[in-house]
Amino acid sequence: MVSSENPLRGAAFVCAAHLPQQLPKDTGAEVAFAGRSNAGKSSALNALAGHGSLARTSRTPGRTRQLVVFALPDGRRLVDLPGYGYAKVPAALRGHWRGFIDDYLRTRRSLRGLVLIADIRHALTDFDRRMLAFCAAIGLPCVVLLSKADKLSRLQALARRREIDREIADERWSAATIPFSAKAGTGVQEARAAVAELLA
Ligand SMILES: Nc1nc2c(ncn2[C@@H]2O[C@H](COP(=O)(O)OP(=O)(O)OP(=O)(O)O)[C@@H](O)[C@H]2O)c(=O)[nH]1
Ligand SMILES: [Mg+2]
Repeated sequence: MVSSENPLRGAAFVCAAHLPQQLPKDTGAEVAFAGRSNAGKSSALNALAGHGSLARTSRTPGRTRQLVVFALPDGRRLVDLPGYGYAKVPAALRGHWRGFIDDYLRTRRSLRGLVLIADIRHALTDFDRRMLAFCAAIGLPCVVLLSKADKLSRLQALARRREIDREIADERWSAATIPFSAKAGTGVQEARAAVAELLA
C-alpha cells in the first residue's frame, strides 16, 4: 500500500551557497535536483515537499542562481541546483556554476542520488545525457522526472517516456523515469517515494 503520508514533508530553507564553503557540513544524506534551465526543478521540489513556495520558481530561465539547500525535519537535505544552459546568464557566472556543480557532484560525500528534471516534450539535452553518463560512471543512483507532463496527452506522454527509457537502456545507463507534473500532480507520490528511497 502506498502511504499518503509525505516522506518529504516539512522541508525548510537552510542556505543558498555561491561557494563550496557555504554548503552545510558534508555529513548525513542529501539528494540534488538538476536539469537544464527552466525544466521545472524548483517547481518539482515544491511539489514533492508539498510546499508551494519553498523554492523560487519563475517563467524567466536562470531563476535559481545558487545551490539552494533545504532540510527535512530529520536533517536530510534536498538541494536545488542552478539550471544548465541558460544563455542570458553572463559567461563568467555560468562558468562559475558549472565548476561549482561539477565539483559538488564529484566530491560531495553525503550526496545519495540525483533527481534529473527533463521536459517531457523535448529530447534529452547534451547536459541531461552528460549527467546520466556521469551517474552511471560513478554509480550514483538517478531518477529522471519527465516534467510538464500536463502539456501532453496521456498517450503522448507514455510514448515520450518509452523513447527516453529506450535511449537510457541503449546507453546502458541506469535511471528510472517518472512522468511528472508539478501543476497537475502527476507522478508526485511516485517521485516522493523514489526520493525517500534515495535518502534512506
Ligand atoms: N505546465 C507546467 N509548467 C511547469 C511545470 N513545472 C514548472 N513549470 C513552469 O516552468 C517554468 C520554470 O519552472 P521552474 O520550476 O522555475 O524551473 P527551474 O528548472 O527551477 O528553472 P531555473 O531555476 O531557472 O533553472 C515556470 O514558469 C513554471 O511555472 C509543470 O509541471 N507544468
Ligand atoms: Mg529553479
